[in-house]
Amino acid sequence: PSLTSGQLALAILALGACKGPDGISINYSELVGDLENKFQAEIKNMEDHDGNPLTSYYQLSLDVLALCLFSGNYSIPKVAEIFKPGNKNYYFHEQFSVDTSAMAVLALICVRSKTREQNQIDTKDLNNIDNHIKLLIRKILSQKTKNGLLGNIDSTGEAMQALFVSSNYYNKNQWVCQKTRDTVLTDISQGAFHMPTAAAQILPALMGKTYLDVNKDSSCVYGSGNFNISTQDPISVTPAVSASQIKVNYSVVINNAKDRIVVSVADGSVFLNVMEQAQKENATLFSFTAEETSWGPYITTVRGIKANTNDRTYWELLSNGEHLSKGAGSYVVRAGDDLEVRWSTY
Ligand code: B12
Ligand SMILES: *[C@@H]1O[C@H](CO)[C@@H](O)[C@H](O)[C@H]1NC(C)=O
Ligand SMILES: *[C@@H]1O[C@H](CO)[C@@H](O)[C@H](O)[C@H]1NC(C)=O
Ligand SMILES: *[C@@H]1O[C@H](CO)[C@@H](O)[C@H](O)[C@H]1NC(C)=O
Ligand SMILES: *[C@@H]1O[C@H](CO)[C@@H](O)[C@H](O)[C@H]1NC(C)=O
Ligand SMILES: *[C@@H]1O[C@H](CO)[C@@H](O)[C@H](O)[C@H]1NC(C)=O
Repeated sequence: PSLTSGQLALAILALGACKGPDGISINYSELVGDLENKFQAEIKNMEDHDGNPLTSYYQLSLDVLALCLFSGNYSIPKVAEIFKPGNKNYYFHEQFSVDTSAMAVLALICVRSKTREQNQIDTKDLNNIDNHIKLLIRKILSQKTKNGLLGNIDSTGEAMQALFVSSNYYNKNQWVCQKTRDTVLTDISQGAFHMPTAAAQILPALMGKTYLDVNKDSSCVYGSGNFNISTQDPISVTPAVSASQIKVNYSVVINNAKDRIVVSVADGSVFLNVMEQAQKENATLFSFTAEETSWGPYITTVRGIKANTNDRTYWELLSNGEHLSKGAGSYVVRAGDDLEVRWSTY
């Protein structure tokens, strides 16, 4: 009961990936039934809260993907309706989320091919889903950077998977896979994927696999000799915390009110250490709580104000006015940084 819908979906996918002749054998029907209910609850929450799911479209996509692969029950017209590319849930602060759309493409491709095989889909839904895939892929490709990343480094693996399974929806010359792959390989040696979750999200694509493969009869082995993707040991990314201290600015911003403090932390500290130090110095202004998640500590409340998915609110992390692409546990601060947690809506 404590799992969110997407967490359960991921667990089912993971179990599926490990089944095989000598692997574990489990009865999926109860798990899949639970997932059906959690998916229904997401949709119910959208109906009751202005289109906002309990979690995110990333998780709804995982739900549909797992239900599709593991023969769960879901409504095809509903899927065709909610995954319209214009939906606000594909955006955070008006910024198109490549991760979210990549996961949606994987789900939609699965739904499309499975239900067509079984003649369960009517032409209208099929056409809608085709159009969604086409548009989402176009938007993902529009987020391609000069060095070949799709969105940023942490969305690239999932976007690659989406592009693998949707080659009928774009022209070959729109994406040079090798360029993307080479940038990712370079970043591996820079320690970009030291976090298990980050590694888990890039690895399938580097192996030429996608989440659509998980319930194929593979037996959890990396056979085939091509598992040589990393030729160099990654550098250590655990910040070398040294004895020397640096000073940074830290502020909590709520609407137009800004409370600022200058704190000293050890050189090599991460954002979270700054927040802890500020809290130590003035708990009234700088108290906060964090929750451990698959990406590390997620900031849930600051000064007692709690993020809420129904209102699309959260605590945004910024440095020198820029939205960070790393979390509080990973972002290493530098002397003179102007760090900010801002009460925001996405
Ligand atoms: C949805 C989402 C959000 C939502 C979360 C609330 C919601 N409505 O669910 C919002 C928009 C609020 C959000 C905020 C942030 N996010 Co975000 N988010 C995602 C996304 C698209 C899906 C997460 C998910 O549902 N996973 C599936 C479920 C089953 O796993 P889960 O572990 O239970 O999921 C929870 C955590 O992922 C957590 N979470 C979401 N984002 C982040 C970021 C960090 C650093 C942490 C520790 C936790 C966390 O929220 C999820 C629901 O509770 C991922 C994409 C991805 N590739 O994973 C990015 C992603 C995880 N986010 C990212 C970032 C950078 C952030 C922010 C730090 C941005 C900022 N500058 O403020 C903030 C977090 C600040 C804080 N308060 O600590 C990066 C992390 C990269 C990294 N190496 O650290 C990712 C990978 C996107 C990307 N490609 O850059 N995010
Ligand atoms: C799997 O579980 C369901 C419900 O829990 C049960 O009805 C079904 O008989 C089980 N199937 C097998 C093969 O054990
Ligand atoms: C499957 O879902 C549909 C709509 O979501 C519902 O009407 C139907 O009763 C469900 N079937 C089963 C076997 O649960
Ligand atoms: C993989 O790496 C190992 C050790 O570095 C090496 O001996 C082997 O030849 C490599 N295999 C391929 C296919 O490159
Ligand atoms: C925290 O800051 C507030 C507002 O500036 C101030 O009134 C209070 O005395 C400070 N508390 C401590 C412990 O410094
Ligand atoms: C903090 O910000 C103020 C105002 O922008 C600036 O004058 C000061 O140099 C900053 N201090 C540090 C340590 O970054």
